[in-house]
Amino acid sequence: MAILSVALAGRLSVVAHSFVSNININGLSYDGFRPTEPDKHPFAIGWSTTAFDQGYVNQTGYRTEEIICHRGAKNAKGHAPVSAGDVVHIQWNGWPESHKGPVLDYLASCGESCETVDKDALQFFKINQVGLVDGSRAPGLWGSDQLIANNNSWMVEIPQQIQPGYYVLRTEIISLHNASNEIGAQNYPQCINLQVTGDGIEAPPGVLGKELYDPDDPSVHLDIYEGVLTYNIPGPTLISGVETVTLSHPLPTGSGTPLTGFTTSTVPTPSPS
Ligand SMILES: *[C@@H]1O[C@H](CO)[C@@H](O)[C@H](O)[C@H]1NC(C)=O
Ligand SMILES: *[C@@H]1O[C@H](CO)[C@@H](O)[C@H](O)[C@H]1NC(C)=O
Ligand SMILES: *[C@@H]1O[C@H](CO)[C@@H](O)[C@H](O)[C@H]1NC(C)=O
Ligand SMILES: [Cu+2]
Repeated sequence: MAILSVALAGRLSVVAHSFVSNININGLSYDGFRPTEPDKHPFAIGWSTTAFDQGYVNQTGYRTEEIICHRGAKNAKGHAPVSAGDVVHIQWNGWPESHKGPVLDYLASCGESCETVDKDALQFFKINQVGLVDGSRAPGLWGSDQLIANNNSWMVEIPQQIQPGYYVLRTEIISLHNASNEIGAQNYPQCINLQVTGDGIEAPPGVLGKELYDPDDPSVHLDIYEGVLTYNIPGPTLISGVETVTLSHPLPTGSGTPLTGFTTSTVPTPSPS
């Protein structure tokens, strides 16, 4: 009975959803795009969206622009510097406990500039993913639960081996609380502009945003309240040589000022694919 009411609460709750409010890198906090105050942070490093409801992309959006960087996304006007091997700390503006599912991170090279790149051309490679952590008790313990326990924040390491250059970091939570319904899974993607420095040489091949997910993937059609023992995280395979960071949430010590413009010397050569 208790389990049933939890399940119903999960299915029916109309809690506020969320967005990435801040991105903390090496102690500096950069603004994300905030749909609650869209004009207040013009130099955010987070791409703007038209998701003013703080909502999601459903499976109907998997083959449309919506899935790339959320609905109506436009390039952020600046970027933050980060060294390959550093950890990016991504602060969400809360997350509902009922919205359980995997957390995923991707990078896509922007070529000359993430401020002007056409999002349709971005090719994403997966650098991090946490899905079902423990399925022993339905609806299970998921990446989203670890995010909540980490003060609604997430961490991802920028792989040491990638070429320096401009990259979009695409971070995403997929909520499965309603995934037993026909188009019930909910993707919450957020895009962030980075300039990666370092001496890596790899340019992993990626996948266009509109090809990241299959609307018919069984991993977005399941009933987590019935209990899930194994779960295949949606999307392309993780690139090799990456490690999942142990989550923590260090407080930033200052505000970062986004950079604009570009340096040709850091433009990576296009990856063969
Ligand atoms: C799915 O997303 C599309 C595009 O945003 C929207 O028009 C439609 O109402 C959504 N459907 C459901 C069932 O959420
Ligand atoms: C938790 O996150 C909030 C922002 O949502 C932040 O203001 C607060 O300082 C964080 N607390 C800790 C202990 O990290
Ligand atoms: C669940 O998905 C259906 C579409 O299949 C939609 O009509 C309904 O509003 C969704 N419910 C919740 C709680 O998200
Ligand atoms: Cu919801």
